[in-house]
Amino acid sequence: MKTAVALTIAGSDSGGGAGVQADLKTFAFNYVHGTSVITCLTAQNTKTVTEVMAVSSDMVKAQFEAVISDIKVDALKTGMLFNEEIISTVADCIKTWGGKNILIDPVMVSRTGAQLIDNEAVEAMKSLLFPQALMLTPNLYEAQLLSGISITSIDDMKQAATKIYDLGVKTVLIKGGAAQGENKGIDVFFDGQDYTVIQIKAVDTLNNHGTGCSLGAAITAHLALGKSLPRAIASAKEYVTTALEYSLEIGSGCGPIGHFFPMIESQYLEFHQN
Ligand code: PXL
Repeated sequence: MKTAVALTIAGSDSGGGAGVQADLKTFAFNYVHGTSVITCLTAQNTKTVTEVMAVSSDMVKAQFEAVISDIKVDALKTGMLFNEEIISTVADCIKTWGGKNILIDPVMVSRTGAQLIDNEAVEAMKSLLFPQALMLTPNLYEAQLLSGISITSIDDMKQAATKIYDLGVKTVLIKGGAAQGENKGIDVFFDGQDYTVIQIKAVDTLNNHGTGCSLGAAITAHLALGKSLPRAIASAKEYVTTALEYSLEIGSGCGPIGHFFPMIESQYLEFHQN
C-alpha cells in the first residue's frame, strides 16, 4: 500500500494549537503521513507568545534534505518562516524539490492584527516564494497588507484576491475566519478566471487557534492524496469546520480546534467521559 506524504515547513507552537503541531495532526487525521522542517520555536500558550527563536538556516536546510533525500513527498506547505534568511533558504530548498503541490501560507500578520515579520521578510516572500506557489492562503489581514485593499465585504475579498493573483501566484484562497458578522468563516478562492465563495457555516467559538494553519494543512494533505485543488479545498473546509465544532476547552485563552474529531464516535469519547 502506498502512503501519501506531506511536508510542513513551519514554526513550533508549544501550546500545540497552531504551526507544526497543527499541521502534523491535520495531516494524520486526513490520512497522510506528516513530515516537518521546523523554522523557529515559539514559547506560546492559549493566551500569548512569550519568546520566539529562529532555527539556523543551515539546520532548516539539513532537515529539508534529510526528508526529501529519503522520503517521497507528495505535497508541501510553508507556514511561519520568521526572517529573510530562512525565507531565502526555504525558497532554494523548494526549488530543488521540483514538485508542483506547493501551498504557501504567507504568515505575516496574526489573527489579532499584529505584524509577525519585518518588511524585508515580506518582500523576500513575495519575490522568492510566491512565484513557486500553487496556492497562496492569506488571512484577511495578510490579504489587506498584500493587496492594499481594506476588506469589509465579499466583493472586497474578490478584489483583493485579484490584486494578489497579479503578484504572480497561480491561485489564491483568502481565509475569512477573522471576519466579524455575517461574513465570518467565508473564504474566497480565485484561480485567475473564476471566484468561488466557500461557505459551510460560521462556528461561534473562542477556541479557534490554529484554524488557518489547519485549513492549509488539510488542503496540502488532500493534494498529497491526489485530489484536484477544488476537491482538496472542499474536503479541507469540511474538516476544519467540524474541528471548530469540536474545539477544545483548554487553557484560559483561545483554545485549539479539535483536530481529532474523526475519533469522536469511538475511543475519544470513551477516554473523555467527564
Ligand atoms: O497561524 C499563524 C501561526 C503560524 N505558526 C505558528 C504560530 C501561528 C499563530 O499563532 O504560532 C508557530
